[in-house]
Amino acid sequence: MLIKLPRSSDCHESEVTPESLYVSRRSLLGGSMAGLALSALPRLGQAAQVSRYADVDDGAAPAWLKDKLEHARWQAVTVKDEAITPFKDATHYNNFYEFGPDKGDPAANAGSLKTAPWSLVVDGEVGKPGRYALEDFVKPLQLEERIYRLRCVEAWSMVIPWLGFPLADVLKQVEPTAKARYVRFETLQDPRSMPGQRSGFALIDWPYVEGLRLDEAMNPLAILAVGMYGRELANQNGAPLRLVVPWKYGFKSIKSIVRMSLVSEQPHTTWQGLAPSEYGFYANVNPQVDHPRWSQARERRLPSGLFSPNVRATQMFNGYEEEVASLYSGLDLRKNY
Ligand SMILES: Nc1nc2c(c(=O)[nH]1)N[C@H]1C(S)=C(S)[C@@H](COP(=O)(O)O)O[C@H]1N2
Ligand SMILES: [Mo]
Repeated sequence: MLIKLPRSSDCHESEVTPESLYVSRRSLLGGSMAGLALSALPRLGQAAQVSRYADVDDGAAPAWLKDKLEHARWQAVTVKDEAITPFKDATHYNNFYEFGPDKGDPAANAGSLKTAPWSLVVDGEVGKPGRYALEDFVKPLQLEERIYRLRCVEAWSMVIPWLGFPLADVLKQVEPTAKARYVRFETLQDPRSMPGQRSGFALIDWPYVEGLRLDEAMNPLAILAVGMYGRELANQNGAPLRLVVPWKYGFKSIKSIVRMSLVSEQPHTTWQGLAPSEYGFYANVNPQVDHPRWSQARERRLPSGLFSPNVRATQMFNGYEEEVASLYSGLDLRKNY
């Protein structure tokens, strides 16, 4: 995203599949948060299957995830009247520079990522630091489906049904101390399985790092995802554990997390470090603040093709203004982009 402008050839892979998966209006039962529904829908009478989505490969979820799927809260949060992006697009049009700079590279190369066993280091300003096995770490947490818009800073977007845990619940579990003001996340560093880390594309100083202010991290919309489309995450989408912060540009949603640190100073994040005049720490989706090299007023919603570009207006905070605007009262969003 540093070096590539959107090109028309980026559109070719979209077959403009007629999408039958629309988010249920029934799930929007009142609720004080407009556009969100925090109601748990029943599981539509399906037995112990993994994927609930048509044409989606069930994958091979580990036992702990299968168990979580049995008791998940489906459609805990949904998007109103917008089609879910086909699984094919969500898994074949990716940014994951550890596996290469092109949109198809992650799908082609991420098979080499070994996602089990996986451990997460929790350190810094916490009462319960440690190295946790992923399945132990998530054991006390309730799996929820969150259907969110994902808006990349490159001006394309998708709607993805994630499966994950509220980040607030994760944080409470590790007991941040009074000194904790930010959360810093780190992606796996493993040049043997990640060709982007050993190639000449060395612009990035690995590992990939992202961060949130603690109050942003505690917002109910922020989740740590372990699945998508009713199944486990595809490797190219950041298996086995990735952040999803739907009101921010996609680069904040760091993939394949191995370390979470509670810190007192604002973390130095990857894209901000590479091009501070183009990518900020906040990276809130904002149609009024353009990227220096392109407008952020509109976005190309996948699937998108030459004959149906599927362009729409970008919404403030990606449509989550009501839920998150109060986090930024008094902050100049032009300066703090
Ligand atoms: N570790 C890591 N995380 C990452 C990236 C990356 O290159 N490396 N790319 C980011 C960007 S720019 C976007 S838009 C999203 C894309 O997520 P998706 O491929 O699951 O749609 O992942 C983000 N997380
Ligand atoms: Mo992105």
